[in-house]
Amino acid sequence: MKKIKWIAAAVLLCCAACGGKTPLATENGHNLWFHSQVADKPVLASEKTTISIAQNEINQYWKGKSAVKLTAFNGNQVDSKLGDEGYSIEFGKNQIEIKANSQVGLLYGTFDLIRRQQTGNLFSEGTVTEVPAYQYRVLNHWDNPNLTVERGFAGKSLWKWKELPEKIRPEYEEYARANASIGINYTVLNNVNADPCMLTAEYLQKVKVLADIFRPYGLKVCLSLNFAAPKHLSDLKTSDPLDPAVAQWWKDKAAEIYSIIPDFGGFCVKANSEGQSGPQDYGRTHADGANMIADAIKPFGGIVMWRAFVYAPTSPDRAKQAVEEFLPLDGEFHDNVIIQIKNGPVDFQPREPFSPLFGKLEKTQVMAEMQITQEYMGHSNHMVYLHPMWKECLDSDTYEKGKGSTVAAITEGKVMPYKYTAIAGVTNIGDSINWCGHQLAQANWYAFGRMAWNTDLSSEQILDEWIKQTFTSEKGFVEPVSKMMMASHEAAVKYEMPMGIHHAFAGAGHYGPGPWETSSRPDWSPMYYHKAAKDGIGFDRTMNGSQAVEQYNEPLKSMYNNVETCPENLILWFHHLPWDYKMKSGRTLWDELCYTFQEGIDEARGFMDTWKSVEKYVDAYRFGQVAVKLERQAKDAIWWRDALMLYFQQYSEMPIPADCTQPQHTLDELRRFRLRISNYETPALDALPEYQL
Ligand code: GCW
Repeated sequence: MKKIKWIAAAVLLCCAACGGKTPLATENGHNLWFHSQVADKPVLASEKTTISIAQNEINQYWKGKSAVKLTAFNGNQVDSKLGDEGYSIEFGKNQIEIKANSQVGLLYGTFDLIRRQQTGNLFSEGTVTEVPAYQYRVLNHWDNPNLTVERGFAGKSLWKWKELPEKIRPEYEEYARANASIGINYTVLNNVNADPCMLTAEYLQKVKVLADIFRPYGLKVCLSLNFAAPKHLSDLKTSDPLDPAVAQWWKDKAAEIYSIIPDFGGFCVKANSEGQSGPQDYGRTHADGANMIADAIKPFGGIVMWRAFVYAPTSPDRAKQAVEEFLPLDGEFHDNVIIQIKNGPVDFQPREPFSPLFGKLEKTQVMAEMQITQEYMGHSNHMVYLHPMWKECLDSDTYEKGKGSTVAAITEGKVMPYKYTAIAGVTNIGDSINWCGHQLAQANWYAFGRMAWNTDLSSEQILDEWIKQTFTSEKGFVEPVSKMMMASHEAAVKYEMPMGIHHAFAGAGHYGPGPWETSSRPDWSPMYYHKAAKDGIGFDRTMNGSQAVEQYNEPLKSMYNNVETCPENLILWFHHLPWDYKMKSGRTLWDELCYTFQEGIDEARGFMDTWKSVEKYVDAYRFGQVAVKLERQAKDAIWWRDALMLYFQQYSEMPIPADCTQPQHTLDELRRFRLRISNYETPALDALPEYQL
């Protein structure tokens, strides 16, 4: 029996690749997508008004011959089609004029112009007009006051709470600038599993410092709140939303916050979910809870982003619970509440169908929550470009009001009129020098911002922009790297959980496979989801099973319910099928799984080769870092396949086809292997099982 060996080589390779030198800022990835702009550090404007920041960007980075004029209507000559944050760029022979109703519109227009210069998309004449798809383009940080980041794989928190409000790090402003360059205008600074201390006077002074730094960049701060804060922070014995003293406490707290941070954006709330307190603790509803908070911040223009991520261990199908809890409350939420819904009905799995809740609420504003951090997709060790997955969700037709009621159209307020529209992304940002832990994961931060600005942009276009601004515009680099990254999400689905299998992860950090694991809660055990047994595999959510299909509007309900019409990439999400079920390819389900995993393995292996082929275009440091991680990704792909297929084989009793690579470790070895990591870290490369490539 082979033993699992540990690797240390990867780490050595990384140092060798950079020759042991300290890399320049342009090489270590700290400059993000401003790579080619400066030699060392981003040059930030010395005067911090929005217009001077825009002017500084032009002065520093605009290389064109035409003069650039910035014209803000500033409320005089309002151009209604541009709204609060939109802009137009008029390209003329000798002059380019950027116009907007507000200074922040001009700043966005400025970043657009510079981006066009960097990516070769300038025009010689004509006008470009841009208006954001959503009013609130929100980052959610799952950062804790003790500097840990839940599901954070890029070091510690960017926010150094102990040092604030006195010490100010340059990263705060660099962060704001990076967000402004891609149109992000709201940031929730702390974890939705919220520490009540964030609302104390002491912390609000710290938050104020960040808000002041972000303000000229058009970025507003929000906080996650702990619903039991009144109980924690005052003498009140309850946090019951219908208790007038509790409501008054929140009103006073809101007044205090707005006196310190006048443009505070609002609250994100995780209530009655995974042990967090909420209105149900007092026999009240989500609407009672959300409305109380909403009323407290309404006079100041704030919003409440109330999450719909709810599930209980007693539920026979967790995927149904959000609709069950929220549909009866449709119409009860006040107009500054938006229900924040994860893209899928379970939890950020590599592939989920869209959450049916998007297509159910008719009198309630809803927004999508995407996960930028790769909790379930190899953390910051794997290269997975996520825009195709998010776009798959946004483009999904819910049929709520007939054809064309896509998730994008609904959340943009185009199907039912919305007062407020928003989209959130759980960030992958930490204090790591390259911000995101993996050089290529910066693309996901970038893509989220660009998508929040314009949901129609294609994954290819966004990626093309990012690659050119982050590395080089050389065709020999852009084409293969774009192809590689475009294939990466589908590859991750194939090597982790193809065909609708979900949640077969190891409990420790959600890194690596653990289909055999059990937990005190049934809904935290992989078998709850994959249901592999002698008679087959998959979760029966049809009308004969959990009936989750019923939550989808027709024709989707029938399409998912019928095994013949259910898309095969989700077939085991909706159906429990025998191992010898005949797939459209003519193969058995078992063989199809084996070959799909194999494709994932081969593709991940291919990413290494692609990267090696572009070595001459990349600085040694970033090249080496990415190469090391791609190697681990390829090994992890085999690890996933080995673990899942060997585990399933106990039930299918069918062989892995001879033309697939054969497992390198036995099921027993893999079961004995245990990662010991928390929810706040990513495993070290040398702590993972060894595999031959
Ligand atoms: O994806 C799960 C994570 C939890 C997270 C939770 C949530 C912040 O495993 O770490 O908690 O979702 O979204 O609230």
